[in-house]
Amino acid sequence: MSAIRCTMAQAVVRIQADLGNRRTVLASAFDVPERHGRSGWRCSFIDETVPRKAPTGGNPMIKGSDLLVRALENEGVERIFGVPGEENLDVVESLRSSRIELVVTRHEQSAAFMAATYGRLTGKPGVCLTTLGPGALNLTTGAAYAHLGAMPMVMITGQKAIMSSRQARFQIVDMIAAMRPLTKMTRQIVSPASIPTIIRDAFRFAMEERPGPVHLELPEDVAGEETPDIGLVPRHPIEIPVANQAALDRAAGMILKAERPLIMLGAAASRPHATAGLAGFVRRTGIPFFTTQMGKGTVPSGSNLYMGTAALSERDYVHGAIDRADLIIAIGHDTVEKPPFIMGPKGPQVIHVSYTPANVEQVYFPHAEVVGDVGPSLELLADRIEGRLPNAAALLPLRDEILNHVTDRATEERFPPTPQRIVHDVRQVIPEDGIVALDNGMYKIWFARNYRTRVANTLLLDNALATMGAGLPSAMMAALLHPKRRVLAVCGDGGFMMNSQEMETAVRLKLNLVVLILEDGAYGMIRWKQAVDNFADWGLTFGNPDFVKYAEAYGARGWRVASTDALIPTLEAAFTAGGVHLVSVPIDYSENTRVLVDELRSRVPAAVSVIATEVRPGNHQ
Ligand SMILES: Cc1ncc(C[n+]2csc(CCOP(=O)(O)OP(=O)(O)O)c2C)c(N)n1
Ligand SMILES: [Mg+2]
Repeated sequence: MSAIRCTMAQAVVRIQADLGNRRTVLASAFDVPERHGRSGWRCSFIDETVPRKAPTGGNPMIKGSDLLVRALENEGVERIFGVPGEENLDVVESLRSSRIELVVTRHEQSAAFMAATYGRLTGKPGVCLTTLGPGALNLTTGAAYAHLGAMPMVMITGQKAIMSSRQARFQIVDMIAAMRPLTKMTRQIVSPASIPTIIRDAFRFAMEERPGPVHLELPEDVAGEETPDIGLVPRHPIEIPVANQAALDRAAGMILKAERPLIMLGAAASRPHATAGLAGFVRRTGIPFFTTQMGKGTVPSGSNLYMGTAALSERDYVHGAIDRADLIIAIGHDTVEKPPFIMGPKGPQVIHVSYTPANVEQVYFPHAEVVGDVGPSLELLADRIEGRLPNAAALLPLRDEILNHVTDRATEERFPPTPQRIVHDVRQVIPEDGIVALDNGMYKIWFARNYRTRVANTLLLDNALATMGAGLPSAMMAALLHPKRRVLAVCGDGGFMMNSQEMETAVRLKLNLVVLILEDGAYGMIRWKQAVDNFADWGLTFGNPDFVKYAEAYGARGWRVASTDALIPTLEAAFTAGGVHLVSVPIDYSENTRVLVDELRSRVPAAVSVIATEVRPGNHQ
């Protein structure tokens, strides 16, 4: 057997002429070249009729899986997360003698969350590996998490042999089709000779703006097949063009005319490479800023220009400034996030500054765009307006009132503690560069609103897929990357249990990690929405294990916080001791209604209807 290139017509003939049970798998091979956002049709398949030639000249033979692992090493991959199956055993064997570490997780979903978080924190694709069918399907939530969250990731899944199989359709799922809506590119590798180019292409494509996941399927016969060693494709840096002059001039003109300008920092502003130019733009212009949930941290919110975070879409205190602005410079806004504000016909002008053009939505339709590498483009924009903005600070007088409201009751003594108190106490024990990774639940709104970040990517939250279960794995990845920084996972008692089995992985990896579990014995956020929508309190509570014993069963240390004053010392003791700790604390969620409904309703009379919209199922999940 050997690999040949073919035209599309040849490919179709080939499929039609062939292959009974194997048709599904091969058909997906011909779907391969579909790359979302790129055109062009390329395909290759294995032609059994062409006999393999013995190596001629100097090219020694190399096995597909060895070539794959070498190509991954060439991309700088240090770790692969996953759960191998028998179809991956050649790859596992090739990894055994490589410098890449295989990190086995206890569920494929966590492997994908970890790989995606590696991509989020480094800008380079994280890699995960699973078997075919059942294992590969377990990656789909992680794929969607990376796709919506713009996190570069490469997923490699196995498949039965495509040329000859004695297992009929056993475990075969068309993963290329399943992954298509969840990835930037999904591709079956049908020839070992194509591995170097496919891997280079996959990494490049995953990293390019807008970053995201790529899926590659490696059938076991391709992994085990030998091919002449054709060498690897060298890497080169990805350069992003800077915005063009006309766009910069137009935006500068709008900013110079603005009477009440405001900057918004969105999700793409948190890309690891983006952070440098942004703080400079805020400083040089003196325009106050607010952030989306995923834009927190890029410009330190210790800055005296920070106006707050838009955790709700309307009528929160920060919207007091947003509603008065006549121009919003939206830097890196990605409409995967729950809207930080709602545009309407009479609202402010909006300039969209990002790597990619805006998606026009009912709630977001910018009037001008500055598209290009964000940091350098903003420098050029600042050059045009610095020192010429007498109105820059027009909205700044609103700042104190907004921030004072947000920190209200942050030091209240009552037990169980309020969400505000928990956010406050967590901030006390996490240094500036410490990382807090959230799962999804009611507390996410409180952390987004109240937790002040000073360094980029130090509050990892998912306001895109907003899936439960990612909090622990994302914190584990942060702890692996930054063993000397304090890392805290904050999870609800619902979300934690969705991937709690990874406590074993965390202990095995000897991580320094503290997991804070907020116990309300319920799917609290949904229960809250149920109450706000005047439904009966029904169906959303559950029992919990004894979390202290649960932690101990994994070889971790468990703590139960029994008084509000004990929270800070317990977290301190856990961080000081090192290793993996689980701290369980009850939470008083009566504040959800008191603040997020009643207080905001009284602030703006019309908020009654808006809050009702806010809490419609789906809005915060
Ligand atoms: C995988 C997944 N399933 C369901 C949901 C819907 N959902 C959002 S928050 C939530 C409740 C979370 O409960 P818990 O983790 O205990 O946090 P709490 O709100 O109680 O603090 C649910 C069910 C989701 N976002 N993701
Ligand atoms: Mg709960």
